[in-house]
Amino acid sequence: MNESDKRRIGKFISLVLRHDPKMISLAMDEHGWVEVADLINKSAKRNVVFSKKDLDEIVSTNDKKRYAYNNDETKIRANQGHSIQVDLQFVEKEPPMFLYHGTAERFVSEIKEGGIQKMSRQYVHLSEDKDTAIKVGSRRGKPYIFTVLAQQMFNEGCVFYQSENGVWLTDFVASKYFSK
Ligand code: HQG
Repeated sequence: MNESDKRRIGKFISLVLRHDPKMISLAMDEHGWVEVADLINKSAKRNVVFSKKDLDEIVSTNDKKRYAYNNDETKIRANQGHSIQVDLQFVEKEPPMFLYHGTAERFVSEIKEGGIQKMSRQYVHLSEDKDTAIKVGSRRGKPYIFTVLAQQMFNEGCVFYQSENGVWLTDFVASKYFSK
């Protein structure tokens, strides 16, 4: 598996595990897990061919730790980023003082008005460091970073979770929680 195969396979796996398992008739449980063997077989039918060893490499070297195995490695799921309804059983956690959300400049005025919404995903995604937020924002154009008063939100009753790969998640960030 070369780097370009790895990227292509990774993208495909993200798509089926986060957004559209039905596309390849993959059975997913309520917590987002699918059988590894089923994923390998059904992907191959779509000409996305990889072995368990390839998958091991994708899981362990993925830059954002997007995927995780269960204990005996018979099942796999995405750690976050889903648009389909799954219960990832995140545990509530107290956030640090500040968290960051990277977006594109063209969305800024709308976000200042309406707050940060989860849009098509299950949660709003926030990061602990500015660099990650800049990367996230740059996906969509010239980046703009919102500094979120996360601890104040938490103190006022907003719930936060942290995914396996360190992404902070919450339902909504009202504009009163943007640091000036
Ligand atoms: C924006 C990737 C207008 C929001 C990334 C974002 C991240 C609004 C876009 C993860 C808005 C939604 C998540 C409002 C929010 N008006 N625009 N009121 N509220 N938006 O992709 O945070 O590579 O669903 O700012 O790296 O960009 O997939 O969220 O620009 O970690 O693992 O609406 O996805 O990770 O976009 O990205 P997304 P996101 P992966």
